[in-house]
Amino acid sequence: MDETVVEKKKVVLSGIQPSGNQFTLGNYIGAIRNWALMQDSFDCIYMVANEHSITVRQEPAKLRENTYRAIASLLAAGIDPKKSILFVQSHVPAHAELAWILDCYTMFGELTRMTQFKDKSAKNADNINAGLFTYPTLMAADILIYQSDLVPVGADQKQHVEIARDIAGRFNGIYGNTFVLPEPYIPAMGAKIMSLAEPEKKMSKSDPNENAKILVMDKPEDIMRKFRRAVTDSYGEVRRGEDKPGLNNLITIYSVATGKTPEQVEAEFEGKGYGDFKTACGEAVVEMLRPFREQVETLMKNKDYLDQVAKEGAEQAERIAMRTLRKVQKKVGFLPRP
Ligand code: AQP
Repeated sequence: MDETVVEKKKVVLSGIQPSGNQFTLGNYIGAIRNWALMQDSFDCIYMVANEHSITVRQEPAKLRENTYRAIASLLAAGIDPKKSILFVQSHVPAHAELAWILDCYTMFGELTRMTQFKDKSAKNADNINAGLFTYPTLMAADILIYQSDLVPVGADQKQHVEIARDIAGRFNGIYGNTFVLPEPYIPAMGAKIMSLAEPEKKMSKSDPNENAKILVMDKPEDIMRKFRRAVTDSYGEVRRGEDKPGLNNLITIYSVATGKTPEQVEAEFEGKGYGDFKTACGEAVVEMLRPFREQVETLMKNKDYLDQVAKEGAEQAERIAMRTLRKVQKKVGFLPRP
């Protein structure tokens, strides 16, 4: 008898919102670039989180276009639909159905503690809707419905993975083992890329200040200009420091773009000024993004292909999602559909 034990790969789930017409360098470094690197070691499921996007008002035509761009960006970042499941969240209605059930197992007090809710309510004071508040239960459904082990996210999303784990634990405690307890999977470097204009804040798609963020489709000259203008400090030495958030951020970006360690970067710029360093950062990012940008442009001309990828992805995702949803519905006492 063959005693070889085939170890089951861990399940990885992550998502990105198609809000804003393109991703930032933060989304690229902190999220999608790593997603592609995980495909051979894990069973990966990646989604374009369009349901999460409407917690902030979106223009319908733009949201449609941005959803295509998000699919194209994930493909261009190296996600291979033959290796991973790639789909659009609203194409798998089971997420929203599970989210409703999980809402009933999530405490009001837990949701009020979410930093993103506090931040986004402050930014959208005229539209503090219930979806913004219950965003974490939909995200918990996204994660738990695939029995995900790991959720690769930037540092800003760690709290949401933790609440998903708490909700899963509570549900399992009442009904017996139902959900795998997920863990956040945060990259060692680049988990929080900061704004170039206000380096105490994270780089965000929705930041109205264009100079604060590098967008993945920015033209090379715009990338160079934004790096030249990046806020640093008056020390003038390319060396990390606790009170140097702007420079620390540039060192992280340059390290990721070139594959060098921060120590190697400091050695490379020993005796050189910030001007030289900012130019080098700009050039490294332009080169890192060049093939990605060209690939997105090509893919955006072929929406039929993007539709096909989304269709096949949704079919595969739905098969897994429905298994969990049926199990949960049964456990809470819903009658099976006659
Ligand atoms: N600045 C960042 N550095 C590292 N990782 C980041 N992520 C976001 N910003 C940074 C990670 O990108 C993934 C997808 O993010 P999202 O689409 O869920 O949106 P978000 O976190 O709300 O990102 P934005 O850019 O700030 O969007 P808006 O402005 O629309 O709110 C996540 O894994 C996130 O951690």
